[in-house]
Amino acid sequence: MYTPKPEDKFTFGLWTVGNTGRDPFGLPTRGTLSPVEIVHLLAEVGAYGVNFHDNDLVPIDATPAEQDQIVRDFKQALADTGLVVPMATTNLFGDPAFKDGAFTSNDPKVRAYALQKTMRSMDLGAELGAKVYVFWGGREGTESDATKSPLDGIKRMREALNFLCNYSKDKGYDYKFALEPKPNEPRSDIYFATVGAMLGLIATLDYPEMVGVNPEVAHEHMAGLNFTHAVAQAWDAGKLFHIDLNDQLFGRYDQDFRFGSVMLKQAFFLVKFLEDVGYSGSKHFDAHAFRSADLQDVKAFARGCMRTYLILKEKAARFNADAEIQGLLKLINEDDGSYGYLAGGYSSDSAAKLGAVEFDRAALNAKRLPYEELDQLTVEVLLGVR
Ligand code: GLT
Ligand code: MN
Ligand code: MN
Repeated sequence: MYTPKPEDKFTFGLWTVGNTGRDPFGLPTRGTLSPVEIVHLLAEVGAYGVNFHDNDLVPIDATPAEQDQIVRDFKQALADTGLVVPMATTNLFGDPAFKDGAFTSNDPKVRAYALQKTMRSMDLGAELGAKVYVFWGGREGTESDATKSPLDGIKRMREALNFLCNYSKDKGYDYKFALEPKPNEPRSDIYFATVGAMLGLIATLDYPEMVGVNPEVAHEHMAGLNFTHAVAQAWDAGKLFHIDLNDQLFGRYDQDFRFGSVMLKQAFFLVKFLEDVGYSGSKHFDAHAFRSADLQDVKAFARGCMRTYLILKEKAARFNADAEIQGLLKLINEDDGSYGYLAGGYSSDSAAKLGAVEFDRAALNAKRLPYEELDQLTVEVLLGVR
């Protein structure tokens, strides 16, 4: 029942299950897996797809001949396992050249290199079938605002995205771009810190229809925000092109925990939202196993991400089918139709009619809102007693 199926579209990045357990204070705790080994691992645990940064697959200093061999081997692994590549992205943060950012670096040479690196990475992604192209600007920010004008940062980001949209069109790649915000880490402050900020940027681009967002649970949680609200706004705008699922406590370092492992109630409402609206894109687990994990535990981690999603999906169906819960929702949302004339939007008549009403504030307050009851029932669904 909780076995992943291809239609669930569960994906992982090469960098997720391939994470070696290194952190800013400690060396790797587990061995490096090759891309081919990772594809086989993901197939073994039941994933549908695998995503990558250019340099997760092809080392930054590989020769063209080495690149050809790596890509051939990777394609063979995909063919052997049936895994697909729905998304690709660029590593614009690992190399020391990007110490002051990539698209927003103060150095025009670095900005040009970042564009060229992304063009090549888009070529690679397209060759492997990717349809979504993610932009996570991990280094696009500052430690001190003495160093860079935020207006320059905004303009440079816009110019880079416009350039790359044109490149995608020119090449006939048919990519959808998905912008992934994060408020901080590895920079002290990263530009376009939230989903809402990215949505604001998109509206100013040359081809807004090509560009959406890739919200990540952990990144909104780092800012102490409600992730499901951010996702709902992206969905409402027709911009939920991709999603990064993981978990993260508020107010901590960048944790990238197994999906649903720490903020279960938030994870429940997220899954319920995605299922209720019928989101049909990739569900990408951008998470890492604990540093203490060995290979067997890494598999348990990957299986756990998918299994928890499917369990929460079942809980969402239970919530939707629960007569008591639905009765409360009906009561909360009851409408006698007396203000139906406002549903059609503004007119001089509706404004005049509304202007003449005498509201009884005490009566408005007298309406019952049994939210405690409803929330407790939700908790009981989650705890498995309903
Ligand atoms: C990096 C980051 C993620 C991004 C990836 C895409 S790389 O691991 O922490 O949130 O999605 O560049
Ligand atoms: Mn993250
Ligand atoms: Mn991510």
